Amino acid sequence: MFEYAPAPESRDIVDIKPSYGLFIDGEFVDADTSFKTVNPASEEVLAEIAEASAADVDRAVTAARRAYDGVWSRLPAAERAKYLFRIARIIQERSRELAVLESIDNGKPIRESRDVDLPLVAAHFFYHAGWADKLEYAVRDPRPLGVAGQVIPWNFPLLMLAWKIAPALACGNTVVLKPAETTPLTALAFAEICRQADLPPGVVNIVTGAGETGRALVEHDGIDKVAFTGSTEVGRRIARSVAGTRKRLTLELGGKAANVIFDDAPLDQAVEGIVNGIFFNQGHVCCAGSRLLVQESVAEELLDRLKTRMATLRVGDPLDKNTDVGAINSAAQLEKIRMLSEVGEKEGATRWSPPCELPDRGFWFAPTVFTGVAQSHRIAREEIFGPVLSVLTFRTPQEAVDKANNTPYGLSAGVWTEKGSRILWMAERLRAGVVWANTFNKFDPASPFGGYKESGFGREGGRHGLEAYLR
Ligand code: TXE
Repeated sequence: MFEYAPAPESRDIVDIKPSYGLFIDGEFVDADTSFKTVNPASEEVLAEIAEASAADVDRAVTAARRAYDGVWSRLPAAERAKYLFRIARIIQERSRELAVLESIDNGKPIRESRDVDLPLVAAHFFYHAGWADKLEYAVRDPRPLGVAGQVIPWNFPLLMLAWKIAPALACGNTVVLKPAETTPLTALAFAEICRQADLPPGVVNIVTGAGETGRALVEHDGIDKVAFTGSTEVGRRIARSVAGTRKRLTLELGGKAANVIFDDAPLDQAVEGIVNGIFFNQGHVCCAGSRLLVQESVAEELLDRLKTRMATLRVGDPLDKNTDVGAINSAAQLEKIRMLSEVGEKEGATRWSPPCELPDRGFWFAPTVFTGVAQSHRIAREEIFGPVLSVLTFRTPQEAVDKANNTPYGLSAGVWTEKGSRILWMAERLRAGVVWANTFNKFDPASPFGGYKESGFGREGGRHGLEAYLR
């Protein structure tokens, strides 16, 4: 039989420098201290990264303000659009290299970075480039806010950057962005792309560093808008620090999404949706379908099929095109996943993983499913942010709604059924920013994304996402 076994994507196509500076005012500049970024699949140190101090952040904010007042806010909107189109095209041209870099620094499978992340990154810039000179069709008298301070996480490093930077620039703002400390490389590659696109200096500034750098940025007086994606805990802290200032704020925080399977759902399709919902990107997804709610009458059948499918998942080298589940992003995240999984067992749920050999080095966790989960269990309530699925059952649609909504979060949900009327009935009642029907984890720059309750507020994407960057 023909076996499809393409070679691993070559890491030779990326040029990782031994060290990187901060990107301020169009130049890479040194900082007094630095930290290391590692490849989570091998624990190999990839590069030494400058750590921005409060003084460095101040320099970046000053540069962004100068660029805002001097150039960017005065440019005709059609000119802003040209820069964004140019950036989008360069991303497309360099997408193979960027996908490899993302997989090396983050641990995600190359199939995902190449086929999902990068196309969406480019699409985001194209979409917002299109808006730049048409804003008056969406908003009356559209005016930018000024300088945006943006802090992003490590699960979709370049995509989260695109979600933040593209609308901000399209609306005429300038930005200072801080990538996550474990995944700075694609943001720094993006800084090079800004230079390649001849973007005026100071319009985009990238300050690398950990939480302290982020705090200096969001607390800086010169910032007009704060946009944050990350943990609910840090989001709360940021909301407190921004309260009482003139800054505008959007927060995109955690989730504990229910993926609801009714007995009339096409089960094989639903299994694919469940797998995509929780094992895509190792489950490092804020809208991951981490709680499976399955109607009792099909629970056994569905779980059998799910386990059979999980046994085919290949865990391993992120650069291998056959890999389905890559490396966990960091030792700290792996520890959190292990800890919560142990709690799940102690609280009485049944744990199952397919047999799979994990590499000796690096951070790995086998795809895992918990059955016999009660709503009170921590694995049913807390965001694990890993390849771990908690299964609960229900009898009636109302019970499905009650269980799905029984969470402090409200970012996304999925519904699987043949009945269109039931989809609408569920969508009206699910307290989630996004409800997918007979699919999961589908994104489009034209659809607004964001949460209810402790999943945050504000929307990113679509016309609604623009409003966050306009006065
Ligand atoms: O998040 P943090 P962590 C959840 C997920 C994960 C948990 C912890 O459950 O297990 O959070 O992840 C910056 N002021 N999500 O510790 O700390 C930080 O440097 C300003 C869900 O990585 O919130 C990074 O750039 N910034 C989430 C970013 O915040 C601060 C994605 C996120 O890191 C800061 C990530 C401070 N005081 C984690 N402290 C999602 N919604 O997708 C840290 N940062």
